Amino acid sequence: MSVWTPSTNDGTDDLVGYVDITPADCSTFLPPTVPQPWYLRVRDVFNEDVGTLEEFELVLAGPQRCIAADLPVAIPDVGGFVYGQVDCSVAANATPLDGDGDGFENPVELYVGTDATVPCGVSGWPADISAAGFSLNKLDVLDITAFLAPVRRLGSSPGDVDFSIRHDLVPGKGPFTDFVNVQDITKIIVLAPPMFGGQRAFHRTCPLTPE
Ligand SMILES: [Ca+2]
Ligand SMILES: [Ca+2]
Ligand SMILES: [Ca+2]
Ligand SMILES: [Ca+2]
Repeated sequence: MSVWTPSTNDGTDDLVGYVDITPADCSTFLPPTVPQPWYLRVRDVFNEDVGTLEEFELVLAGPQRCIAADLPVAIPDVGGFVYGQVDCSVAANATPLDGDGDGFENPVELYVGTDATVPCGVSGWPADISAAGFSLNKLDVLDITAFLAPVRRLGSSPGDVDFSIRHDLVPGKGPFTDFVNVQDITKIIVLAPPMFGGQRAFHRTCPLTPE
């Protein structure tokens, strides 16, 4: 299920999303503070399944993150609103953890849909987009061309039929027009993750064999 096009017919479990508020008027209210916190408001309006609000964070300039401290909270079935609150009193200036050392912070892995505890393979390593041929569990030119063919993901944004959140490795559009842009491709080329001791990952094979 996508936060951009939520559907009650969609059977997947997690709703993960990212909203760029930079161009919005509300950006003048950043950063959130204790007297003026920001809230994420969530409500379950469909009489089937229940869930929890797991995470809410605001990404500020540079490595700054403010993380909701009052989560997780259960979302009542067909009930009232529940809230996640961020006031930047918790984890301000914190760099989110890259728990598995693959060069992608946990919130980014949550966003693109990879496993934040597994550093290798297409489902564990965000950069490893292609598992075709010699690109299996390795970063090479096929992981780059996966942005162009068989479907051109480059130059797409949420709502476009060709948009794929899996290709949005640097979440959002940054200084560019579209969410999937040259930043996301560059990320693969310059990636130097902890699991390679800070060496470039391009042309290297991941140290673990994916299941
Ligand atoms: Ca990671
Ligand atoms: Ca991972
Ligand atoms: Ca690959
Ligand atoms: Ca991007």
